[in-house]
Amino acid sequence: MSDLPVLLVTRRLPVAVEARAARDYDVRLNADDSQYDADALISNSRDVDAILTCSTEKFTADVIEKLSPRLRAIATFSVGYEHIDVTAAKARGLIVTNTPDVLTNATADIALLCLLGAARRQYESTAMLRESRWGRWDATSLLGVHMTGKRLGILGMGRIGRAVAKRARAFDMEIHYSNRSRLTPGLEDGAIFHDNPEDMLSQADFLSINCPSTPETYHFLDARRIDLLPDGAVVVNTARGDIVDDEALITAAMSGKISGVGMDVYEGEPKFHEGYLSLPNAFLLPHIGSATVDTRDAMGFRALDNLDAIFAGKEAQDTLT
Ligand code: 8YV
Repeated sequence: MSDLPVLLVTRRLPVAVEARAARDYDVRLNADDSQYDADALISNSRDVDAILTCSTEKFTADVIEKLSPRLRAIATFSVGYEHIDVTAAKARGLIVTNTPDVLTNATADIALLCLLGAARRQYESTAMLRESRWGRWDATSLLGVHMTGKRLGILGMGRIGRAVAKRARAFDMEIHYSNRSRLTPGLEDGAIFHDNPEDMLSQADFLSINCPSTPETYHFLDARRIDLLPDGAVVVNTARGDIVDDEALITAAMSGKISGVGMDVYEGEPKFHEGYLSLPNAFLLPHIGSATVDTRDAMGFRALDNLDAIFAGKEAQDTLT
């Protein structure tokens, strides 16, 4: 019998990550990548010392209470951790870790892709080609919204928000942001702080949502706040779907109040509001913010680094408090 810690990995992960996990742990992999509901999480976690999970598994207080008494840690393969009741986990003495930093650039790249894709009418343009509807070039079709020199509002100026700002500066955009607290001048780098996020909205020709999902940010972008945006604004969400009231955003995109939406995340995903599909001015992606080979390997290694530290009796660098 192995004396390595027993590790449950709830989803199939990149080959290099699973190989390292199998080398260093008595590992239980999910070879067919089946979806673990609450019961499966509880039964598969029997006699495990640690769990490496993704944001697709929900660790509610009820689930946490029923997990193996041996369990010491839950490491999530994500920066977001709204799927884990960290308070309940801590009350049970569990250590919970996430994977910040390593997906910042990949996610910020996708935010820029969404901004440009929505502003420059990628969906309609590509559909015209793919459906052989391109008659000839003309000067008045498929005119989008110019991004260079415009004002970008960033909701949530953490690592990813700042990486979006850095990229947007290359487009000579004027950066506005709203955050729980004001950044130092060095981190702000000329961005204009709005203590009240609603004050920022009226300045945001483009809005990029980059804050975490919390009870406070739930449906932040509702009909009333959409009204505060300039007419023809572009809205992009690469954070979490539940920060947006889908019905309100779809209505605004249909009316022209919002000229384009770029979405990588959806409330209730993989299900999502079907209204998005009928919007010609929507640039839609299936939550691929961190989906590069390098990034997904780095996320897995970061999660394993955290677990290695815990089982070596040290403090994991990404311990959630
Ligand atoms: C993850 C993400 O890959 O890290 C996050 O918070 O949204 C994604 O990039 C996904 O959630 C899987 O855990």
